[in-house]
Amino acid sequence: MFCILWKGATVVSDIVSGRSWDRGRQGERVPPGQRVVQNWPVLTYGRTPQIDLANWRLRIFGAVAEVAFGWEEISALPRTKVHCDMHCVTSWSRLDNDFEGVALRELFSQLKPSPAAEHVIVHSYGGYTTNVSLADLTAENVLLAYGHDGKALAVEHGGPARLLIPHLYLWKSAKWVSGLEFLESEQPGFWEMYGYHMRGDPWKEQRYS
Ligand SMILES: Nc1nc2c(c(=O)[nH]1)N[C@H]1C(S)=C(S)[C@@H](COP(=O)(O)O)O[C@H]1N2
Ligand SMILES: [Mo]
Repeated sequence: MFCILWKGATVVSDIVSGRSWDRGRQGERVPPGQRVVQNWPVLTYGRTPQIDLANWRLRIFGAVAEVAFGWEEISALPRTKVHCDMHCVTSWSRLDNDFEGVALRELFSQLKPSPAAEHVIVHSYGGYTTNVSLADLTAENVLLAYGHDGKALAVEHGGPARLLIPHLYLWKSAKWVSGLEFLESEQPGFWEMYGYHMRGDPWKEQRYS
């Protein structure tokens, strides 16, 4: 993955540093078995939910002190921009995306999970789920994203807000996020129950279990 992250004017990390999470071991830009597309395909299982901002909630539940955030509360949190590539397991990669949103790290600094809760099931409006480890969710490039290329995130791409986990295959980046369920033992989400990989690192081609 190729990724620049900055907060305000401070560059936290950039491509010049050639950090291992930006690219493959040999400095490749595109993971094995992937091809670059110029458009942005829409991959949605089922219908596209329409959620108006007045009713939008992000519910935090499970092995954690329960809390819910409304849209105003999310909008009031510091904004982070992430420049990244994204890689879909069906083999397309889209380079140079500019996302904007709230860093999950920022959000998580307000949460009180059980010390044993190392796994999360991400829930979406419409019923989609995916499992992600707490370690992957709190990587510095992970966002609850509501903007893309300077505009509000389009509804077919997950607006009002989706997860963005650029270092994993894109099925982990749940669109229309509605909740984060903390778990003390790992459980598979929707595609993972059909045999997709529990982690999904594109550089290791972790497509299936
Ligand atoms: N809620 C929800 N999130 C989802 C999906 C979905 O079907 N429903 N599809 C996943 C898959 S398989 C991919 S590749 C990406 C696609 O995001 P895009 O449609 O914005 O390209 O969203 C992921 N997040
Ligand atoms: Mo996908």
